[in-house]
Amino acid sequence: MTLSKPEEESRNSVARPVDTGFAGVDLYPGYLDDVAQRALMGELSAAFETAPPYRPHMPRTGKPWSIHQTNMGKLGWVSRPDGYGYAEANEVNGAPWPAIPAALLALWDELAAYRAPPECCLVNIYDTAKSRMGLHRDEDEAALDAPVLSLSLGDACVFRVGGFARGDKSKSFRLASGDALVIGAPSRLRYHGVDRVIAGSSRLIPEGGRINLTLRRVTKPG
Ligand SMILES: O=C(O)CCC(=O)C(=O)O
Repeated sequence: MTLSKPEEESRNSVARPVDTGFAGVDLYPGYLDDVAQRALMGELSAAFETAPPYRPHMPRTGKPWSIHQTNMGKLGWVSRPDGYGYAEANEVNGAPWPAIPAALLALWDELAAYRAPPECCLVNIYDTAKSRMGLHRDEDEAALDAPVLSLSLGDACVFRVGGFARGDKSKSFRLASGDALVIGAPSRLRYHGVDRVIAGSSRLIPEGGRINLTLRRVTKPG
C-alpha cells in the first residue's frame, strides 16, 4: 500500500526565514518541496485553460512586456493603456479569473500573518531568455498593511530589492523553485524586480522558464 505524504512534510518543517538584509523581506528557501511544486503546476495548467496567459503592454507607450501574465482569484492585476489596476474579470476574454488554489491559500495562512485572505494571485511567466521585470513598487492595493507573498517555480532568478525611491541602493539575491518570499512592513513599498532568469537551473517546467505567483490582499478587510 502506498501512503500519501502527510501535508506538513511538503513544507519546510522549520519555517524560519533567512536574512535578506531587509527587515520585513523574509525569504523561505525551498518552502515547497518537489511534490508540492508539481501539484501546483498541475493546478496552474488547469487555470490556464480558463485564463490563458497573455502578454501585457505598458500603459501609455503600449510597449509589450517581456513576460506573459494571467491571474487567479477574485481580482486580477492588469496593465491598461491608462495605468495599472485590478479587474474582476479577465479583460481578454471577459471571464472571471479562476479560483486561487487551496495550497496557495494555505501558504498565505502560514506565512502572511494577515487577518484576511488574498484576493489576487498574479501569475508572471518568464518564458524567454529576455524575460525580466524592472524595479517597481506594488502600490495599487488599498490594503497596504498586508504583505505581498510570492512563490517561485521553475528556473531560478536574480531578484533585486532596493529602497523606497527608484534610484536607491539595491541588492540582489537568488530565488529558486519552491522558495517563498514575503515582502511586508516595514519594506512593503520597497522597489523590487527581476534582473534575469537563470536558464537550465530547474527541471520543474519541461520547456524551461520561471513562473512566479504573487499573492496580494487588495481591498481593506471590512
Ligand atoms: O517575479 C517575481 O519574482 C517578482 C514579481 C513581482 O515583483 C510582482 O508581481 O510585482
